[in-house]
Amino acid sequence: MSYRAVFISDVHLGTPDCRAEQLLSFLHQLNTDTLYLVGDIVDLESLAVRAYWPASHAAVVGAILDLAARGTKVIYLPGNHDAPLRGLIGQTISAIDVRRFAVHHGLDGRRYRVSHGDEYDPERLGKDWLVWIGEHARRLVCWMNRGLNRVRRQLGLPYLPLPIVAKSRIQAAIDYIQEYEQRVVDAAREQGFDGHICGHIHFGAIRDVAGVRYMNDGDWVEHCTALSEDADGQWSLLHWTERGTALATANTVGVYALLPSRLPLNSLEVARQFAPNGSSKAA
Ligand SMILES: [Mn+2]
Repeated sequence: MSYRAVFISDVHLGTPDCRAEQLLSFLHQLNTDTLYLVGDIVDLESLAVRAYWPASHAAVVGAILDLAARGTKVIYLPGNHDAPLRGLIGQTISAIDVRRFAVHHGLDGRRYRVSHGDEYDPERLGKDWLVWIGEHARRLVCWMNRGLNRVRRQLGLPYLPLPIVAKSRIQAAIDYIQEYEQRVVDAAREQGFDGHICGHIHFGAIRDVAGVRYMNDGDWVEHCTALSEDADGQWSLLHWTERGTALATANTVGVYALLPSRLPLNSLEVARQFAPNGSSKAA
């Protein structure tokens, strides 16, 4: 499948939590006019404490440089974990434009502001949540996820991303996510944008909040998600683990949210399945 634009963030290269193999498989099949790197791509904060740089992490950087060299427009908006690279804002390095913010004109006629999003998290609660969820729940949930989906596959049921379901059912996480989304949406409206595309809180979403579209591309630490705009202008939140699945879609008519604030377990049954070869079918 070829896209008009794809957004990824919160890759956290340089940490053991980064799902570099999944991201590599995603990047190797990716065909997009523009790739937005929406911050926290390299975790310089973590690298300053502990050196960790396996070959797969170098390969991710190589795959991105390769896309840029072969004509994909790559725009890099450093986040809080790669904030030192904000010193490069305004420059073009290896065909990659480094900026603080970007404006994306959607085929749906909307103007989207794009930024990492830590500016809407003044106390950096997102990081605390990442640590809390990451250390206490993620490994268990990821392990359960593999087992559950092996069984679901044998039963012919569609893929169910358990980590997302789990987080969407923890009330404190829901409250935090909703407050964050509200701050982002309020700022976008004040500045005259039709929507905002960000990352930072490691929770992908496509949502219309009081007429403003909030889109979060998620992360490659827990969820392996990317936000995409296809050639027809339809937005999808792609989930890429064992196989690609769209979790939410949006077009000019509205959002088909498969990630409401509290996710019913069966809501993902209607997720469209995206095979890595680009074919898609209704589940
Ligand atoms: Mn961040």
